[in-house]
Amino acid sequence: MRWRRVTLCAASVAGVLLPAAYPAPAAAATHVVTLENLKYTPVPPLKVGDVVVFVNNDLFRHTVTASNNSFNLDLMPGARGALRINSAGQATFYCKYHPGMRGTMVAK
Ligand SMILES: [Cu+2]
Repeated sequence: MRWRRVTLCAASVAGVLLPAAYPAPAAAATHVVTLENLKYTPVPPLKVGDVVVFVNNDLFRHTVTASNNSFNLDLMPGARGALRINSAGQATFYCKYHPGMRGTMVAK
């Protein structure tokens, strides 16, 4: 699975985010994953071209770090970061600060 970090538009509304610099193909979807209570909400099944937006709603700083280090989002409380899925595959990720926080993404 390959990734590209996406720059988010600060004016985006209500968690529906359209990255200004990288317009998505019409079929691509944006999925919001929340970091809350020291957990990631589940990542839904993904397709290549989709964008996953991670929103840190927790009181703690968290990261979304690939187990193979292919990506890393470092998110202060209230911050968000996004990845565009560039190829099919599976990735597991964790938080550098709270190793019990773990998640998985699968893209087809
Ligand atoms: Cu954490």
